[in-house]
Parts: sequence; structure tokens; C-alpha cells
Amino acid sequence: MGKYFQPEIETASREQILAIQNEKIVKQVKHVYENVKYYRDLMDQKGVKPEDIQSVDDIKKLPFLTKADLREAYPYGLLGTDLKNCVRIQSTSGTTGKRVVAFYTQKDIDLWEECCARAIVAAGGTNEDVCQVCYGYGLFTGGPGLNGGSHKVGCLTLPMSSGNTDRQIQFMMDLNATILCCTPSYAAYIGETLAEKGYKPSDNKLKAGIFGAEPWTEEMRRSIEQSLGIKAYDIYGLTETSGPGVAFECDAQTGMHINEDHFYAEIIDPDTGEVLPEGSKGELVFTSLDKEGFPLLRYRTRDICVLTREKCPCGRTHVKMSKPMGRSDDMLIIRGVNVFPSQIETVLLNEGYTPNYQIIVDRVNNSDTLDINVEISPEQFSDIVAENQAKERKLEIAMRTMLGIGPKVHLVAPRTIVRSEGKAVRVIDRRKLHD
Ligand code: DLL
Repeated sequence: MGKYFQPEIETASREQILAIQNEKIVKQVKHVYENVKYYRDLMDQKGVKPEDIQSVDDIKKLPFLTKADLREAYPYGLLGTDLKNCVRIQSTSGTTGKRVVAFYTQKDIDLWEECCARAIVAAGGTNEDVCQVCYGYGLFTGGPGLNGGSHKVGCLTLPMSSGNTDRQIQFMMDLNATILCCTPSYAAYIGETLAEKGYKPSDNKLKAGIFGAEPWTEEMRRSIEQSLGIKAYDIYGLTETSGPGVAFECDAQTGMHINEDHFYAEIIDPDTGEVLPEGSKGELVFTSLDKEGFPLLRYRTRDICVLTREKCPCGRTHVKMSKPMGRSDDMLIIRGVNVFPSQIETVLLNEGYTPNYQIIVDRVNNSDTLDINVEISPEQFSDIVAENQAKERKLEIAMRTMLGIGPKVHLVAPRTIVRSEGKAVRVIDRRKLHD
């Protein structure tokens, strides 16, 4: 297998990609209008008819869909085809409100798995690789998506699912896994456990990791690359648009190529809904160009990022998205200041701490408080109280510089912050309990 899974598409010229998108969008809008009453009503309310959409330039005329629409339409309201044509559901991992259920026809699954296969090949995967998938299997899209992609590439697939870290390590070492797929927080945990068991990074056969499903910083990437002795690739996606593989990183590691033959991406101002020019930071909106079961048009992801069309040395021509900074709803507003958990992670890793931390936000006497519990490694542990306090103060100063507000930092003993096997829960916002 070469450098690309589907070279003719992945390296197509801009004109070729636009031609594919224009052809698909006309069909898709007509199909949705005829088959999805919920969206037809939204289009009618806006006075838009399928004939008004002749190319992707016209997409901006269409109404948005939001998570609230998906909840309202639950479970069948946005289904794009007869249920008898669907072969699978997947569902969001959300813990609040009603879950979102997405439907797939066999064609949807094939295309989704091809997107994941593109990601695996971009990370250097071939049919000689052993691909260990430790994203969760089941309703979560991570396991099934990468599993399908791995089969399409022809890798020997280890369908581990998440958890049972000792068994993960045993299979990884005994079966010579070369590619690891899981959340970045779980990859960090696996790296930490390998070291605790006395393995050096060079003792495993891993060469690449395909990590996503949660925000992670460049500092976290470097830390995982070192602990596992691999190159770490980012992968992005969401249940609503299929799952992992909507976008994936190549060797350049400077953003993720969006599979533009299947997904049309826009960046909008989250407050006004206005479409922003290339290079602007804003909310990512996706239109699925060929999904049959769950064909969402202009779905607002709430992920904040930037799109760029700069030429990529890997030869892929599809637009690149930056790492999402976290969802707009992950952003904490503390004493009026916007704080992203990723900023805190950057400071901690730059200061030589482990990526094991917890952010606690509360309101005391009508004023917001920000506390950060930071786990120290056994080597950083000190019996001398003053030494620990000095480290805490140093971190507080670095945090204040990064965030613009001062948190209280508490160093906590090794192994006291619970490890994540899936998406890490970094923030506890107790203010919500008072509201
Ligand atoms: O997390 C799908 C996925 C599985 C992606 C495995 C990558 C790997 P959901 O559970 O629906 O789907 O959550 C989607 O997770 O809107 C982002 O906020 C976040 N997210 C996903 N990938 C990344 C990433 C899966 N690479 C939500 N970086 C999205 C940052 C990510 N955030």
C-alpha cells in the first residue's frame, strides 16, 4: 500500500473536489427535503427551496441544525431513509440530556470505514501492521470506526476496546502491536503503566498512535510520543457526522485534513451565525454530502477551530482544520475571563508535570474560584512542606500569566487522580450545583 488509501480523491485538485461537492450537494439537499420532514420545515420557514442550492456556495442559504434540534427530533425525526435500509445505530457518549442516535446504511458504514482507513494509512499503516484498537466498542463510534478502517487497510486488528490496561499491555507486547488507537488520555496512561512495569519506550514495537475524541495539546502530544516511542497523529470526528475519520492528521502534524468529498466544512461566528473567511477562528459546521441514514445539513459542532488551505507537504489537497481548542461549551467563564482547560494543560506539561490534573470551579460568596489539583510524580515528591509550597506558587504564577486570572494550585500525591480509559473528565464545575 502506498502513501494514500485513495490517492485519486485524497490528492485531487481543488477543481475536482469542488466538482464532486457541487454534484453531491444538489442531490443531497433534494433528498433531505423530500425525506426529512423536520429539515423540510426548517427550510420552508427560511423560505429556501432545493432548487436554490446549485453548488456548495449556496449552502450558506440553508438553516443550521443544532444539538437541540437533534434532541427534539429524537429518535427518528432526522432519519434520511426507511428504517429497513439502516443496518446500525451509534450514539453519543454525552452524559447530560437525551442521547443522540445516528443511523447508518451499509453504504454509510463503508464510506465511514474508508475515512478511517485514510487516517490509518496517513499514520503509516499497511497490511503488515498490527493495529490495537482500544477506543470503546459499542455505542461509541471510536472502536467500531477504527476497527472498520483497520480491516479496510488489511492490518491485523486487535479489537481490545477500552480498559483492562494490564491486558492491553500484554497483547501489545506479545502480539507486537505497531499502531495504537485510543484517546490521548488513555495513551498517556498506557505509557505511564508501561514505564511502571519497567519497560523502556524502545521495548515495544509501536510506531504510530491515532489519538482523538477529546482535546489534547501539543505538549501532551510530545509527552505521549516520548513515553511510547511513537509518532502521535490526531483524528477528529463526531457521532452526528459518522464518527472518527471526519478529519485526520498526516506526517506534517500541522492540522487535520477534512475528508472533503464527504463533508463540507464552514467556520461561523458562534454568536451571529455569519460565515467567516478562511483563516478565521470560529465554530465548525458540517454538511454531510452523501450520508443516507442520518444526513445532517449545516450541523453546528460547537467545536472552535481554524480552517486553512495552505499547501501540505504530504500531497493531500483537502482543507485542514486546526486542533479544536475544546468545545465552545467546554470553555469556562471564570470571573468573566474565558479559560480553556487546554491552556492549563499546556502550562503543566511545560513546567514538567504529568498530564494528570483536575480543574475545580466553584462559587464562594458570589465570587468564582478556580482550583487546580496537580499530581506529582514519585520523583517530584518531597517531604519538605516549604518545597512543595514553592512549587505551587511557581505554578500559580505561570497559570496567571497564561490565563489572566490566578488559580490556587494544589500538588497531590502520585496516583491520586483517577486515570481515564476513554474521554478524560478534567473539569468539575460545582457552580452548576448551586444554580
Ligand atoms: O469522539 C468520535 C471520535 C472517536 C473521534 C474516536 C476521534 C476518535 P463524540 O463522542 O460524538 O464522537 O464526540 C465528538 O469530541 O465534537 C469534539 O468536541 C471532540 N473531539 C473529537 N475528536 C477530537 C479531537 C467522537 N481530535 C466530540 N480533538 C467533538 C479535540 C475532539 N476534540
